[in-house]
Amino acid sequence: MKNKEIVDILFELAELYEMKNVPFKPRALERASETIDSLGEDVADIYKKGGIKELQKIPGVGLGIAEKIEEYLKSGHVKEYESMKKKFPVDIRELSSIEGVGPKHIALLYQKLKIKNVSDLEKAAKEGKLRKLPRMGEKLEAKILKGIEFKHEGGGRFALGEVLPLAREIKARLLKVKGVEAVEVAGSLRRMQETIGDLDFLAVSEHPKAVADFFSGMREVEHVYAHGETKVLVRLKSGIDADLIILPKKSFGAALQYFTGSKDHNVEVRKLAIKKGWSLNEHGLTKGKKVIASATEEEIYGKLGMPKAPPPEIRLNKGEIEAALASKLPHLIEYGDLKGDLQIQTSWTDGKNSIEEMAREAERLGYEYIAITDHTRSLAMTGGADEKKLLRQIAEIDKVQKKFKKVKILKGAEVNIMKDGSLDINDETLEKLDVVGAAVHSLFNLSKAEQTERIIKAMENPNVDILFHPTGRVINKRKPYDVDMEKIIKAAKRTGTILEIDGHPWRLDLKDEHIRMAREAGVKMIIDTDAHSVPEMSYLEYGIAQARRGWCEKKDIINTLPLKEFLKALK
Ligand code: DGT
Ligand code: CA
Ligand code: CA
Ligand code: ZN
Repeated sequence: MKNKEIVDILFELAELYEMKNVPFKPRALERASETIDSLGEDVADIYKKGGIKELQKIPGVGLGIAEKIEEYLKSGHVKEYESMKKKFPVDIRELSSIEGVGPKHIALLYQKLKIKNVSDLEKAAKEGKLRKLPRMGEKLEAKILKGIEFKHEGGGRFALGEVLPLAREIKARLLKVKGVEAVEVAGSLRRMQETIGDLDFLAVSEHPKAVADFFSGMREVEHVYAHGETKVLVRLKSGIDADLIILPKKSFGAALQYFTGSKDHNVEVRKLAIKKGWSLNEHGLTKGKKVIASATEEEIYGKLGMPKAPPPEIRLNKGEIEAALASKLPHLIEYGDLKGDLQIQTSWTDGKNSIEEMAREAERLGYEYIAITDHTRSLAMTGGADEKKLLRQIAEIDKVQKKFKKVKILKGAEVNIMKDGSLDINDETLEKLDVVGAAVHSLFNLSKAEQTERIIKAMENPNVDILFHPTGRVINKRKPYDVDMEKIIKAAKRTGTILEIDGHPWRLDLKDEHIRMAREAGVKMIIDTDAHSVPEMSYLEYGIAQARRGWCEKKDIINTLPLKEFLKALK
């Protein structure tokens, strides 16, 4: 599949145009790049079906971009990209992943200091060279250094959302290899952790050679570290490592249990086996030479006294084993349990699609409701709405609603919390909305006490139904702001404010441990996507995984409720 390569070229081209200050083009390219990134279909197949016309049916792909895709599919090159790239032979993706570094900086950094990648950047920043550049200064230099440090701490782990689609695609292809009876991706991916170190594929087959050869020959493979009879280790072009283990059906359960982990969970489970005089490894649960269980996970957990296996998402040795032994595992919220999405931006601000397009997608996904929550005034760079613009949007939603019978389009907003905890939209206007989320988008560096107080003040506003992305972190990029989560949870309980589980794969905010704290305190939560485009509405799955890792049941999450009851659960 060429999608990933096309995605990268369009993304870089967007940045290259941005460096040159060309208007409009960057946004269009970026939008097309994102859409193709989350496309379930191979772009080459689309092209084969109907050529350039068919390509233009992809949302965000106009004639100009379709021609570039065609050029790439036919020749493996995009001339315009290559000639622009010659002037800036730098690792744009890597540099722009650093908080504080935008396309204009990248151009300047290369022109003045020949900085090509993050390690060049780090060196120059440490030598105090950045502060001397025009429009940069000491403050930005410090911010960039902090950003680099934070990225190093992330240790090259990938966000779940970056690798899950690819892992699924590879799984589907492995399943088609002759003789393969089952495939699973184990490890942190099966546990749906926020970030993934490497991918662990398990395949059942009596003919391991065919599977091993297929795996190491996949087009995504950049390097083969090892190719044994039943085990293959590779690096994929996207930079992540992937292992494949091929095994017979009779030990699939044992291998799945073992390689799903987590390590801490496995250590405790193995202790249970040892207590019974048995042993447990990736081949089976055994007593001497006798196999007690090995074919399924359920049998293994069952023999060890757990009538139900703890769901993979909570296998962290944080109480799940004790709960399973006592038959007291929570019945976790299921992936299909949500009735609507509650944080959605549209082209009224920084979203890429219209209200109608987002509602169409909600209809396609079978939702009962969605909330349109565009940004407000003080987020000026997004075209944030003031009172007047919100009133116009309310009228527009009434109009668009007429085209939809099944989906209720709720009127909402993502209002900004100001320094003193007030909001940037007046109460009279907020009262006209169905659902209001409040969020911090500025002053991330306040002291813990000030930040907490400011947020709590906003939660006390009777019009604020939801606190959006409560800690503001961006995975591998921005640390959470310093906030006292215990106090926020108490305030949520006292004021009836709902806490958001933002499912955007770079946010995943609240974190699992805070979700669990909130749930134990009896605070209600919602799960939404923070979508800024149609394809991003698929992020709900990541939010649900996050809630499951926080031990949530259906009743903890209010957008599992039908519309009427949902509205009643708001302030
Ligand atoms: P990752 O790849 O860092 O995101 O995290 P995992 O959990 O996928 O870890 P990985 O790939 O190193 O190993 C996959 C699973 O294999 C892990 O979750 C548990 C199991 N495992 C690996 N090494 C050990 C070990 O030394 N002891 C035990 N009990 N299990 C292990
Ligand atoms: Ca792994
Ligand atoms: Ca591994
Ligand atoms: Zn936004």
